[in-house]
Amino acid sequence: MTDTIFVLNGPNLNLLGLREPEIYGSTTLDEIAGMLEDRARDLGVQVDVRQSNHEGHLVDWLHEAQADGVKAVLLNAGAYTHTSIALLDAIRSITTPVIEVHLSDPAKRESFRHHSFVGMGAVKCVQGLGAQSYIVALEAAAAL
Ligand code: CA2
Repeated sequence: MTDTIFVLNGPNLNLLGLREPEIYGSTTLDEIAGMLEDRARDLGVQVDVRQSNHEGHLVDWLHEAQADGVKAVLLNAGAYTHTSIALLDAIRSITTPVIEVHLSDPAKRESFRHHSFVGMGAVKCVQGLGAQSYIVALEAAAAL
C-alpha cells in the first residue's frame, strides 16, 4: 500500500498568501498542498494536508498518525512551535517520525521564536525556504 505522510499546519497558516507576504511568501496553503501532492506522486507517496488553529487538533492528529501507521509527519506548528509542551509530549508519545517545517527562519527573527519545543522531539527541521521548505521536508520524509 502507498505510504501516507501527514502534513500538519498550525494556527494562522490558513492566512498564508493573504497577509504578511514579505515574511511568509505569497503562496497560499492550498497551493502548497497542490505542490506537495504533485511531488508526492513523483516520490510514490501520498500526502494528507491539514490545518487547524487549535492546539488539541494537532495533538489528536499526531496520535492519529501513529494509529494509522503513517510513514512520517511534517509539522509546521506555527507559534505553538515555541510554546507547546503538549505538542512535544505528543511527538514523544508516538514512534512516527516528525519533521519540523517553517517557511521563515525563526532563528533570524525575534528571540521569542528561537526556542522550539517541536524541535526537541522532531528528527529534522527544514526552515527558511518559504513554500519550498515543505517540498524539501517531503523529500526527506519519503526517504526515511
Ligand atoms: O515560519 C514559519 O513557518 C512559522 O512557523 C510561522 C508561524 C510563526 O509563529 C513561527 O515562528 C514560524 C506563524 C504563522 C502565521 O501565519 C501567517 C500567515 C499569513 C499571515 C499571517 C500569519
